[in-house]
Amino acid sequence: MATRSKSTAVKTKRSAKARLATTGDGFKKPSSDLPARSATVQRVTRETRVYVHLTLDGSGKSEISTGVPFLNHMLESFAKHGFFDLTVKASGDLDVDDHHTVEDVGLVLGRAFRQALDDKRGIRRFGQATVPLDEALCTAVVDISGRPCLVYKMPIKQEMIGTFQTELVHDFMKAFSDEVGMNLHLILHSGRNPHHIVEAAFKALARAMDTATSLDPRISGVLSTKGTLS
Ligand SMILES: [Mn+2]
Repeated sequence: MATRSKSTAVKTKRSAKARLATTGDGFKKPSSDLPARSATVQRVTRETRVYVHLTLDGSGKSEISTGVPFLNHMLESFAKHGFFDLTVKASGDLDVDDHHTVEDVGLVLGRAFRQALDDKRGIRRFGQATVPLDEALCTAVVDISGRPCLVYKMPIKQEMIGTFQTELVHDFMKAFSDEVGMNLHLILHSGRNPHHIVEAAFKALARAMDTATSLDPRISGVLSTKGTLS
């Protein structure tokens, strides 16, 4: 099993390298120097078991199974609109409620981003997107700075989306931004339907993360006057 996982990881690394080496955007680096830009993270506690595999330079394909259907829907949308390849497998104490599972999936996904970005060499670092879904409009602004800070301005009147507590979106975003080690602002401009509002937020986050994690050919080393984003 361990050998199989390892060979899969190596395969992913090679394909990511090949893609980066042929982007044709002027970004030239020796192929041996290119980062893998993918990560596998597992975390097991008495409350949840979470497995995440993330490839930053993906095509948006996902395999998501968290036991929380609305969260599955949001993560599929996140992968699609961020062009991340994402596998998430989670099982948690849903008999208590969805809280531990939603929060821990956010945490492990954040950790996967942090690992995949390694020392953050060459990344754009900042990203922002404003995304509508019908009447809902949401902005996400990120700075993958190494400094965790969440500003969550998403007032949602409704307590529930089906069986999903809307408050858990805040918990997910806090765990995610803390673990990536980034500044995340989420601002809701308008919206009536809570499903639309939250989906617009996840899509905005996806597009902002896609920009912030992408490589800019003009950046040598780390984009910081301090010389580090850790
Ligand atoms: Mn939807």
